[in-house]
Amino acid sequence: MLTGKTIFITGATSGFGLACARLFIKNGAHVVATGRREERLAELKKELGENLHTLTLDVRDQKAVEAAVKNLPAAFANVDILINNAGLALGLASFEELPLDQIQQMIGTNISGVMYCTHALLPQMVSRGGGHIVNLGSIAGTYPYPGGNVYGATKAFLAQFSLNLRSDLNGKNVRVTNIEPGMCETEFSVVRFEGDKNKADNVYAGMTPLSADDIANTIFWCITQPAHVNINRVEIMPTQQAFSPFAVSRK
Ligand code: NDP
Ligand code: 8X3
Repeated sequence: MLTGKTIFITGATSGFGLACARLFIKNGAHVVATGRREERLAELKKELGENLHTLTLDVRDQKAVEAAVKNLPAAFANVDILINNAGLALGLASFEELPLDQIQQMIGTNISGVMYCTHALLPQMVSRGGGHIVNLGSIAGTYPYPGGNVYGATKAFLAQFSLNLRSDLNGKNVRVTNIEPGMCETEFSVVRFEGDKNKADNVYAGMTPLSADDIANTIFWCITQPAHVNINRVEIMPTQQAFSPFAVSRK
């Protein structure tokens, strides 16, 4: 179903990006898989073979993103779909206690990285008259929670950026989708808690979270809709996750 499509995925060394790479290759796509962990990319190349091209890339490095896109091998150079997936949350500290370097890393990855990759790949989609940008937002971009301060704000940025891009691209046949998942068990919480696996496991204790495959299947559905259909946003949560009342601070 994806035969003839080339798909560029940021953050394909684990979680959603990895599940997407596997699913898209299985369905006939050419995939460019990127991430910082070179050894994981080498493993993935061994697993997925000739329809996969790997790029060791930190999306915060604008020059490296530009060069990587410019130097894609011919078989992977015409990118039809960009999955802006690389991203992270760091800690759950209240903003006044959140270290500046963590603030910068979240903004650099979740916002600037998306800007750099989109800026590098969108022109070729517009000039070819077709394409699709899929951004990985989050329910944290809509619903606040304590400690979600910067992470949630980066995802709110992506929600609005996605809608605004749709306005810019109207008439240019490039689709834009923002995927907004809730709790999903990947390496996300291990990263958030700086490698503390116990803390990460506790996040999902006693409930069934979403899986990376759930998200890959959702993205697959969005990108395989007929050309005249644009899925603007998809909010998706585990059945066992829902909403709480407003917090009230009492004397
Ligand atoms: P993972 O931690 O499993 O995967 C994150 C991926 O991002 C890794 O492949 C990592 O690769 C890559 N990455 C991180 N920083 C950079 C960077 N600077 N440059 C390039 N790649 C980078 O998490 P998920 O798969 O769960 O998360 C994927 C996206 O989905 C993120 O944007 C996240 O915010 C979002 N999301 C996750 C949810 C969840 O509950 N899991 C829910 C809602 C949204 P490497 O370390 O090799 O660079
Ligand atoms: C990740 C989902 O609820 O942990 O974006 O912020 S949440």
